[in-house]
Amino acid sequence: MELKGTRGRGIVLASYGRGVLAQSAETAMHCALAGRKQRVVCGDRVAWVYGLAADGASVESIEPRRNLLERIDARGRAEPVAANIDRLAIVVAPQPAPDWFLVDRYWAGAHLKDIAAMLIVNKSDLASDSIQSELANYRALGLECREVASLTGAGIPDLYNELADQVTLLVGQSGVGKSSIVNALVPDAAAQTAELTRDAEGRHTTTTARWYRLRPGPDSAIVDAPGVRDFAPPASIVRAAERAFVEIHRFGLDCRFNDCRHLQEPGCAVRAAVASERIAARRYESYRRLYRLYERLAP
Ligand SMILES: Nc1nc2c(ncn2[C@@H]2O[C@H](COP(=O)(O)OP(=O)(O)OP(=O)(O)O)[C@@H](O)[C@H]2O)c(=O)[nH]1
Ligand SMILES: [Mg+2]
Ligand SMILES: [Zn+2]
Repeated sequence: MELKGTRGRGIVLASYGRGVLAQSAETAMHCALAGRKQRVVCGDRVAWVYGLAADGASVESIEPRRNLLERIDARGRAEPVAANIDRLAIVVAPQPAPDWFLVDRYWAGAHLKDIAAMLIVNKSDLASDSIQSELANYRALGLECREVASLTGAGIPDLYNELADQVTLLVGQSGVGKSSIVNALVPDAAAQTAELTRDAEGRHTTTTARWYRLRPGPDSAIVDAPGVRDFAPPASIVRAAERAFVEIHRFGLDCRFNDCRHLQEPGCAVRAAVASERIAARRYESYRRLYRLYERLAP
């Protein structure tokens, strides 16, 4: 078959090392990256050409991104997570015990990129008393929380209806059930999960972000991301506090000093609100931890 010079377009389902798997209307195609500088992520729309730069297909260009969710690595450098995302769904479960600081940071990452966010509480078949007070606080702050069980299917049809017209990125700790939710939402996902690998203990884990179509068309998808221990968005603490810690920003308007960091300053309305429990102490602690992280990374 003579394919040399054939061109096409596709959505990047997954990226790995020096190549990507791109889905066009007809087929999924492995494409090499054209140059060292080309950084293609899951969710990118690319144009590929066959047989010019490489033996098979290679990525010729990347369409301008609607948005790009990024995280900072241990040295503070931005690295991409996924592109062209409408909504970030942060997944937690009664087991493993939730890391709420991680939830706050993902929520901050979504806020900073104007990406909608929601919290999915999976494994609703397990007792969840210990997490209800946090959920109540998030709901009061305006974060939508949905309880589902991918194991039993509880809440899954409603979740499908809510997500079907958008591209949603699932993020969270390892083991909360992100891939299980994808499998519950996307009936043929199992057929597409060849990339799943087993870790040393024989568990299935997700190693790269992976894009799955929900309904036909490019605008209905769910993206399964690998579990993480930590996440922080590239930003300054000021921007993060303004955008993402809504209650700290709100009370901070009444601090004595305009540039109050809400740490030790006299006349700090934020610390007063923490003392009177109008701001949850845990959220304030989350702000302080993020503050210290950005302080450490600042040049
Ligand atoms: N009880 C219960 N267990 C569940 C449910 N959903 C998933 N699990 C279990 O949780 C474990 C982890 O599920 P995964 O879907 O692999 O979790 P993940 O978030 O994709 O994990 P990583 O890929 O490592 O990030 C598996 O043993 C699932 O069977 C649920 O609704 N209820
Ligand atoms: Mg997974
Ligand atoms: Zn203050």
